[in-house]
Amino acid sequence: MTIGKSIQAFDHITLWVGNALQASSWFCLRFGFEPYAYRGLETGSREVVSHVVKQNKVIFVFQSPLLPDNQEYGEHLVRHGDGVKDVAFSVNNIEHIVEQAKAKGGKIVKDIWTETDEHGSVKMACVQTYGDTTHTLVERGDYAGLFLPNYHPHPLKNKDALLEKLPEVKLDFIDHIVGNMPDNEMENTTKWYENTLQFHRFWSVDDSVIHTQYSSLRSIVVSNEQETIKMPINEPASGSKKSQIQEYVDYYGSSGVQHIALNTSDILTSVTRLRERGTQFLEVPSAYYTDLRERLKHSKVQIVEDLSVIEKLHILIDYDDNGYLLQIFTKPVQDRPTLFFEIIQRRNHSGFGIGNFKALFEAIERDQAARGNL
Ligand code: TYF
Ligand code: FE
Repeated sequence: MTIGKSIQAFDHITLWVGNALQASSWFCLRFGFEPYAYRGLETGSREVVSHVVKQNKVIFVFQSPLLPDNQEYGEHLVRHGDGVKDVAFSVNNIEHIVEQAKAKGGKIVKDIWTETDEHGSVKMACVQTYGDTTHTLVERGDYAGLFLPNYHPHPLKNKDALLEKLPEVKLDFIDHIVGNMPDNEMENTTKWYENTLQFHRFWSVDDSVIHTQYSSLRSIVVSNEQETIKMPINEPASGSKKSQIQEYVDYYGSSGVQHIALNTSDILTSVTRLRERGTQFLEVPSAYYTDLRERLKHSKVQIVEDLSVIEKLHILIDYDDNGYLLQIFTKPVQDRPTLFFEIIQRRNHSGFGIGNFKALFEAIERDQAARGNL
């Protein structure tokens, strides 16, 4: 079996943050996650606390150091602020993947190890990707526990007094995860995924296509064999002002995860509920919708959603004759202009919203200008 096939899906995402208790609670309140699993002082984890939250298939692990002078977490927090440390993949045949990664010169952060508790065993390994970001490989076999061995049910699981009053947000699974690189690193990162993990190029776009009056970027999307994992890799291209990709790199202090796209099968409900919970989204000028209505007259595609609701919610549409996608972007979810989220619904369309790039980047640039970074 090829490695690209052994790597099955996104498994979970780990964020390193200053205060995992509060960050995980914020994602529950604003984004509709639920407390799920926990490791900390009470469960015998003396150095690092982990709060795991879940929404359908999406699992985020928030980790913070518990003791003073934890250099590894401390340096990461000083450099990057809160952000994504690890994107874990569910795999089978972990031995084969790690062996191939080693043969191709991939940096192994931690060689294969086994975690065990009364519910069974899970094999894991960890490899280095862009910046300080890593990929943990998780071979669950027939492990029957809640999340991973030695995690306990979260103390607030089904017990948070406020969460149970709030309607569901209905986000289903991770659609894609985007990395930002400094200039001239996109091609090498793409080759790393091709060589080390046997991913393939799914799609790409260059700066002649993605540009605004001010700035531009290049992007290559890599994917595993079944195309269940999609990872666009962006780099800035020169423009008259600072690219939003460069702004990210300047504040994150290196390459890193820029956005996580969460897939829903009912974006109108998801975005309505997110807005009711106070989630902040980028704003789209009404001219976008005037133009969209005009363009749609010349296409065979039928949009089933009500365009006036789409406009009211500031959702973007990209389409071809056979299908379309609906997408919307949050503002950054921490004070640094680094990580943000995308909510996406696909109707027979596997693109990334290229028809929206100009409107989207102009919206990002308005916020960039408000931050004094354009
Ligand atoms: O994932 C994508 O490619 C789209 C578009 O800074 C995008 O969501 C690309 C770059 C960017 C923001 C969104
Ligand atoms: Fe995206």
